[in-house]
Amino acid sequence: MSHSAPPLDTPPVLAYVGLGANLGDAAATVRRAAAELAAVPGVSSLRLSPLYGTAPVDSSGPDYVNAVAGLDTTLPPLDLLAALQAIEQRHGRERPYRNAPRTLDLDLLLYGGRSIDLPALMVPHPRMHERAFVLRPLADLAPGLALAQGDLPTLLARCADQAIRRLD
Ligand code: PH2
Ligand code: MG
Ligand code: MG
Repeated sequence: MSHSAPPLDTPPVLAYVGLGANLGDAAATVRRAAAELAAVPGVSSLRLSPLYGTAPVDSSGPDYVNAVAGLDTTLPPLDLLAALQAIEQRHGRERPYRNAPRTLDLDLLLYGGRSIDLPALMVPHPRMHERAFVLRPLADLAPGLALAQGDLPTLLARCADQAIRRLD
């Protein structure tokens, strides 16, 4: 029996990341974070959705600025998560309590078609299907995408009560 060597190149995976901020110059922070994410080794072809102003959902403080980035990555999911957390830290992210207002939140929403259920990481993001601030910008990047709970137009129609407006 022959043993084959492990592949030198893993094919890139299409991942989606949610960006959110509601403290400081939130729009500038979201744009800068997207540029920093695009520059992470192992991340390529980042596409940033339009930015949206959104009312806090289960959270407090000023309106959020939200967007979604689609990217190709050769990083394993936990390495991509670590890169997201490093960018959050550079933007002064503090975690005083759950869903506290934040200078920057980067959530790994989807990692290819994979389901990940670890204490540190759940993918698909367990609440993304009920949040207009994720679904609306995700639909800009991937209008034909469907989640386990339904296609994006159907899911968006269910959160019509969540205030969201396009900023750019
Ligand atoms: N993030 C949360 C909780 N609530 N609301 C809005 N509008 N935008 C967010 O990014 C957001 C939220 C937890 O991460
Ligand atoms: Mg979040
Ligand atoms: Mg988060």
